[in-house]
Amino acid sequence: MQKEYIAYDDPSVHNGTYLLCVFRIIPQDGLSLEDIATEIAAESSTGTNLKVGSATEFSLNLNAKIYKIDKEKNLVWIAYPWAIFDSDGNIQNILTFIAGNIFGVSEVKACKLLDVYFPPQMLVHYDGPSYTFDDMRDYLKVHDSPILGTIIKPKIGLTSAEYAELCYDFWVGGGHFVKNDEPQANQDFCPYEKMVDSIQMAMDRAEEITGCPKIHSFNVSAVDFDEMIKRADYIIKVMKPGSYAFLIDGITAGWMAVQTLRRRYPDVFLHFHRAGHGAFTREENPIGFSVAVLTKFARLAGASGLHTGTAGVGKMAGNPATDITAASLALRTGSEGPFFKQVWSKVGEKDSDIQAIIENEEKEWSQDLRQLVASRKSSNVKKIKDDWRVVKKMVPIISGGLNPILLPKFLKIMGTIDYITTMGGGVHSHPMKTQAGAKAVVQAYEAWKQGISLEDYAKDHEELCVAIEFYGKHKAYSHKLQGYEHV
Ligand code: CAP
Ligand code: MG
Ligand code: MG
Ligand code: MG
Repeated sequence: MQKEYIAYDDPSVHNGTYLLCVFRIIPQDGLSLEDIATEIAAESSTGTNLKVGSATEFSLNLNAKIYKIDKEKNLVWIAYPWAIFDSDGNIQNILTFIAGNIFGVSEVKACKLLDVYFPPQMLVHYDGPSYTFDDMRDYLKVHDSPILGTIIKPKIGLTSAEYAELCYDFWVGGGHFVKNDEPQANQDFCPYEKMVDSIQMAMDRAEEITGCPKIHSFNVSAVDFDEMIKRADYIIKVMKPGSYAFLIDGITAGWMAVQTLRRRYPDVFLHFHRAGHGAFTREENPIGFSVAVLTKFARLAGASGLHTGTAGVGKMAGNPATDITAASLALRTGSEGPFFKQVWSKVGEKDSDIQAIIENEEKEWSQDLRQLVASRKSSNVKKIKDDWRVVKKMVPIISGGLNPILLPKFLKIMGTIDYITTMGGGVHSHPMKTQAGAKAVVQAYEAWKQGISLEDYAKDHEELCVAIEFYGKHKAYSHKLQGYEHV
């Protein structure tokens, strides 16, 4: 037992100089929770498995502090002096401490980082988002609906011409936003620069026909930073400002890639795809970190948008509570995590301006959604002017098995329209093809907005009618529609 890491009820952990964490820790059989908790605190801050004679008065002062423990629930609260973290806003360094070696300590049977709290004085050292969802809404001129998007499917295997044609079809069908799928990169059959050129031409044609701005999110994940930057710079050369986002596979490409993009391209929407997160976040995984933790670090790192899950409506594991909490942590100025209320303000919670912003958001979040939509009509949405006070919003990006007829149910569960929906299979499997799939999404939203059931609206909207027929019967979805009230 490394007692020097125990500091129960030490009030100093709340003085703003500590990052706070809650872990669920299960020791190997026969070992005590407290004993292993001190091993975890040591290994994730200054120590190792043995007390070293080389420790100094100063280094001991940087020890993590176990300030609370719940032996019933196997919960342990640990405070880290954030002075131990690398300077200049480095996220990967924090995770190397608090979500690093400790997952491998043999005396640990389970160790899950459930929540983190960043004090205001710490926030000022981290980037936070730059180009936000508000900027994207302004570019698209879409304020009174979610941004309706798709992922091009098949996941991989199309030529650049075939790929671009599907983008055109989706955009002409009324969709706003198309993304590369997470593994799309520079494959022989779809060379990167040719893909970009083809998408640019398809976007021009679609904007010409529809008169509406469109966006494409390009995956810039690559073998190294030089290649990533080369791809990003090519996109900038070819595409109009605002018409593109940079997608990064944040888990497999890593936090340095996320932060490199955020710092080199502050005027570009940074789209964090979380492929691989399930290995850490699934509720049944005893070792890893929660979706809430991933969401908080992605926002701190400066992602403009992060995938946060379909709240149990789509194909991925995850449940309403987890995914709605993640969406709230992404979007709002102050929101409850699983254990901590995080206020994304660089000044104290007591600051009256911040309180006013938080109250206004509370009101929005709890008011009737159609009223909210109506209030957005004149796009009189106030942007938070005092950016310097607030870590800007990060928008939830919703994908994973959604389709047009699940949209009303999803809207009801989420209680907000501030997200990007991306339906891949749910658009490109439409029996009348992609353009009809896009139309079905737009029609499903229109029906919901007017408070008309999908069936009634489908009476004179063929694409939606076919979608109800097809997805309603489709085995993958019928059970998802149970308890689905036609709102
Ligand atoms: C969805 C998707 C997304 C995952 C990501 C896919 O396609 O493009 O990458 O949903 O999950 O490849 O499966 P569909 P999450 O719309 O066809 O399901 O958003 O939960 O990170
Ligand atoms: Mg080591
Ligand atoms: Mg076509
Ligand atoms: Mg995908």
